[in-house]
Amino acid sequence: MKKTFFLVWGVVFCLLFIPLIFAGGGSQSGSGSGSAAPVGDGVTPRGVFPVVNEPYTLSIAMQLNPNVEDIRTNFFTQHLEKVTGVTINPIVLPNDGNQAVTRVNLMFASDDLPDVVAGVLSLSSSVIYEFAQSGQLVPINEYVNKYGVSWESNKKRLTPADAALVESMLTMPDGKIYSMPSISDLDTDKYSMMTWVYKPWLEKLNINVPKNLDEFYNMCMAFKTRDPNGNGLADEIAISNSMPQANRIVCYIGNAFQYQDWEWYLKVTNGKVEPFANNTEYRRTLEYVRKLMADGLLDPLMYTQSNAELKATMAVDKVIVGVIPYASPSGYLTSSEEPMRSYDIIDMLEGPNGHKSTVSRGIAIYHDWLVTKKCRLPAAAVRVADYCSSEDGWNYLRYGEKGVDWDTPTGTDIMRNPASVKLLRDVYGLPSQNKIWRNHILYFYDIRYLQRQNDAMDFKEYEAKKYIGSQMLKKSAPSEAVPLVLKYPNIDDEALVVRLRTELRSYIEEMQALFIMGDVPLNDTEWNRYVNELNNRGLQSYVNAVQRAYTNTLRR
Ligand SMILES: [Ca+2]
Repeated sequence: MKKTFFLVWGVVFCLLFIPLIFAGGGSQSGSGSGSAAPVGDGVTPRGVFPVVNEPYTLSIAMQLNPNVEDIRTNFFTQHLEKVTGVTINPIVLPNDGNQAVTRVNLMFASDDLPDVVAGVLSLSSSVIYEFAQSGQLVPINEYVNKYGVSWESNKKRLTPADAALVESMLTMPDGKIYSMPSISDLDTDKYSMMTWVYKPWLEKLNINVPKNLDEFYNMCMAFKTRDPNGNGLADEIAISNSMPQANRIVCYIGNAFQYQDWEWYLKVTNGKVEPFANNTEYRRTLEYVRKLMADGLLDPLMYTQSNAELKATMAVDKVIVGVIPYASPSGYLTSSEEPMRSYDIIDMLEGPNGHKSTVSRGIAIYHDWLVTKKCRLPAAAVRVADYCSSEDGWNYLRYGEKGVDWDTPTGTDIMRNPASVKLLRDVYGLPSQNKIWRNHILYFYDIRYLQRQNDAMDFKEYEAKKYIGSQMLKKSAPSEAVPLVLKYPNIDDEALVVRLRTELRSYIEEMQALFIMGDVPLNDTEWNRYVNELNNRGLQSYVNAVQRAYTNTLRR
């Protein structure tokens, strides 16, 4: 679910970019509400808390996970008020993404605005720019430059190229910034072609972790035929998955032939963007996966079952699934319990020509914190946000109460690096909690999030395994790949890419399923028909437009 979210919104968020033409002294500015203007910005000096000296209330429209008991009495709400001196008036948006966007659009249309709209990451940059151009958003460049302490330090944690990309993505065609970002610079998100295998079966059957396509096939066959769960029944499913991430097995196998992703269906060679879902290596990938299916090693239900259905299938006494080619199996199994604790991430496989790569998605950047014209003290709004994305603020926002839910680390993480936090009680996944907001507000996910203190050196802990797995996969990342977030040279290109990518991916994955299930024979006639259809549907226009955006993004 989470991956879909990033997958879909990754496209939508890709900012529009029109070459910066500064219309010297343009009069664009979100004016104040007309009430008595404060002297200066109305906030205390940079870095000084509280951020206001006078009582001030900030209304924030935001989505909220249903596990939050009461946002007004919530620990983080109170903590934020105490630290910043600003009273928080939360306006809770519908939890459903589409409904939240509708509600936000209505707020703007009816001029019934909060001071801040936050965490609605699906608002596209073109929509945000429209709000800005009609004067409903306040440009915040001045305030982030003047007061953005963590804004500055967070950018320093990124590579210079990524920091430049963040700046450039946030900058609208008029040269101004109207949003503060949420960013994921996590290796677990960047290298998320993770495949999990149930380790006790390998041990019981005395099989090594597979290193190549043949060994992978043999392992799956052993899982299916040698009764590794020991119940005397042939009930094992070698590989399973569910919608919408059924495409991952093709990607996992495909990277033994060439670079293959599931976001773009494009690879890059010496700066040149190329399609791969029409080439020989891709056809060989389909042949391999089709054989897995024909030999009963791949769950035929994976193209139809939901996460909940697979979860129900797996909720039996005996383990029945051996391989899950998907980064987040915690959707099927409770992450802190067996059998999830005994699934391990395996490395990418080597193909017949010695190729081995993994998907590399790059940094994810989203528009997050929008300050509206109703906000009397935009500088205060920026400073509240800046605190949330500070190192300390982030710990309170993500983990809860210091000394109770988390504490200053004293040891190392699972990789024996100095830890960045010591978790005492992880409230995030609790069915009900009132410690944190649990939404998508102002996160700055980087390696710190993975560097949790692990005194027990518990190598079966879920996040620890993903952390270790990402460091292993990272070694197979190609030197070039189309990243999740692109900076488009113009509005038309963005629209074209968003449309063609959706259409082409849908056709590619529809045919993927038909070829693999054996519903369409993988012969020359059907293959050529498929390739021609890709061309008819605009494959070349798509590749050309992504090429322009890719080149433009690298130029930042
Ligand atoms: Ca069995």
